[in-house]
Amino acid sequence: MAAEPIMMSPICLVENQEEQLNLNPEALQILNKISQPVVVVGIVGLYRTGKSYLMNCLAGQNHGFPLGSTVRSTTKGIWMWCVPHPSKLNHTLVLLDTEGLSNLEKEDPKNDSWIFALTVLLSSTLIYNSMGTINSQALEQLHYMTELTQLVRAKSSSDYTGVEDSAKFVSFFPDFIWALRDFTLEMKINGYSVTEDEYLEDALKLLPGTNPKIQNSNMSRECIRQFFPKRKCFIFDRPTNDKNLLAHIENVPEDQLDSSFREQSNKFRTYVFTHTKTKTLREGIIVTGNRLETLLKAYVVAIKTGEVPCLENVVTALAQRENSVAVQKAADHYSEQMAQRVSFPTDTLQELLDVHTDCEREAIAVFMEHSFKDDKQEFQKNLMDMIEKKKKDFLLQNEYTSVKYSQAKLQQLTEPLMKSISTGTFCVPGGHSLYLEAKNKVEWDYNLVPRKGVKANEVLQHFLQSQVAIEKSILQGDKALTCQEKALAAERAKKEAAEKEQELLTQKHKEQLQKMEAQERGFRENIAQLREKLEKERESLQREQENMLMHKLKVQEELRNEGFEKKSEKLRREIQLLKKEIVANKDKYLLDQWIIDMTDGVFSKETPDHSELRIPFRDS
Ligand SMILES: Nc1nc2c(ncn2[C@@H]2O[C@H](COP(=O)(O)OP(=O)(O)OP(=O)(O)O)[C@@H](O)[C@H]2O)c(=O)[nH]1
Ligand SMILES: [Mg+2]
Repeated sequence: MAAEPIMMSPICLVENQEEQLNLNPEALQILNKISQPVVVVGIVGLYRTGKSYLMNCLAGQNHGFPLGSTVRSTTKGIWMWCVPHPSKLNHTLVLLDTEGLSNLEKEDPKNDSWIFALTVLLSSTLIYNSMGTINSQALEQLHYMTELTQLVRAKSSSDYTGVEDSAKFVSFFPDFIWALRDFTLEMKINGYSVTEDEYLEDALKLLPGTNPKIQNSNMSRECIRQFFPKRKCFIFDRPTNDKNLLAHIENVPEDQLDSSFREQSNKFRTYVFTHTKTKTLREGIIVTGNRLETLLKAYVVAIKTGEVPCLENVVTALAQRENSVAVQKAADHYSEQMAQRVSFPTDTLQELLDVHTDCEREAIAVFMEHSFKDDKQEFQKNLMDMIEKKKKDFLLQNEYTSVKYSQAKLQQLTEPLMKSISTGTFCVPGGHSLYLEAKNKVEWDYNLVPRKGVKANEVLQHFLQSQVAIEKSILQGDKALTCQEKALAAERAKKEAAEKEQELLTQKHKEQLQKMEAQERGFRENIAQLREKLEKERESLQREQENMLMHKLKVQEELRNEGFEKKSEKLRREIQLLKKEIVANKDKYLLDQWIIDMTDGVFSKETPDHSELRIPFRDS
């Protein structure tokens, strides 16, 4: 496997220049080369709040994402740093640093919303960074959160109802961490000490009142609660109280930082590394570096064309691309393994078919591993067709090499016989018996030649047929035999030829059956692996939906307890829709299984017709 690219320093991934978002091809190429699953940590928040510094802490470096020591904003667009994950083997940690939001110097703050939305969509953990406490102002500044539903859509527009989206978003959205910098207050609510997480949850409780400011901050609160079931809060003291050091913090060695900041950032780092999940899309689809590149490109193309990026469509497009690659990978695996394991010609057809069955099983497994969302099994069907065609080519190659080899051997063995015929050696009294002896020796010696392959008999039969007229003329010219003996010999020769013909037919029939059995085995293998994959997908989807349902019920309960009956009632509809969807998915799974069982059943009862050896994949 090619080594994953290592980045010595971060690089701009999404450029935000002249009101345009552009992707940096160099950064895309880096992502494209990463075949490992990625753990993506993105940070967003107000400008000049120490975001880049915190990201460098995560990378374990002082220098990396450039910091700014003046009030002018330093980071532009989205920057990326891919490093080996410090604790998850074979995973790449992708750190995303973003330009500060709400910078008044900006001419076009619209891109702020897109930078926020893109970071949400790409990350597995989103860090929201802010200074001081969680107050109304901090929450109001999180209005980007409330804009998310207008900026992105979970389902394609054809079946968009606007209601169930928040539930769908959850399966695409990251976990949420609120990082509170320069936090100086005591962690107390109503005189009681609380944990950071309790502090966050308390701050996210809706406030009563119709004041627009309260309403706005309540909207942010609601969005955070609905979109991010998994939330954490970390507080940080000022890294140092020395103003001069603070202005050039990137040059301050760790041991000169304030001890509580060091402790807090260590705790934060450990949590992020242990708890940030591999980036997944809904139904447990694991995102690798190159998948992340595809996703980002799709989102940015949609943004630039003025469309609302649709998460489901992006996943479908990703699946289409990846499934084609999976088919090719699986088909290549089949060809490579066949070529490696078979030495042509094989002794028997069964020998070749057995290797084919093994290679086909492996190829299906390769396909299953690399494909996803092949709902109508179109790609699996393509693979079956490709393997079938390749198998036919291998069968032909096997026959061809067998014919060539057998013919060459036979030619060697028949040389003395042919010479004797042409020099008239058998045109003497008793010549027929001499001829038979010579011909039988050829046959005997030919049968002793090993590994002539599947066409050995046919080649021999062809030769024997070419000898019929010669034998007849030798027989007629043999003066040592009486008429009756000649008739008997001719009869015997005819009978022997018919027997050989029959033998060949029986062999062909047997081979035909073997081919059909191999095809049926392949079919069953496809069914078995499909069944297993469906089961896994169903489990994953069910788990995801149940988690979503639990989350919605929890939010509903909390709203009710906080006295927001109307809002809680609104959630009821979403919950009902979700429940319906869970039932519908169970039904769809049962139907899929039923179709597979029915198809499988056909083969338990009767010998299949060669032409019907196809998985009757569902059309809808
Ligand atoms: N008070 C305080 N200052 C910090 C902290 N971390 C960094 N700084 C200072 O803030 C300056 C800017 O830090 P950055 O990490 O560049 O901030 P940023 O949020 O990435 O800034 P933009 O990318 O411009 O939005 C640094 O030079 C430090 O002087 C912190 O925890 N507290
Ligand atoms: Mg920055």
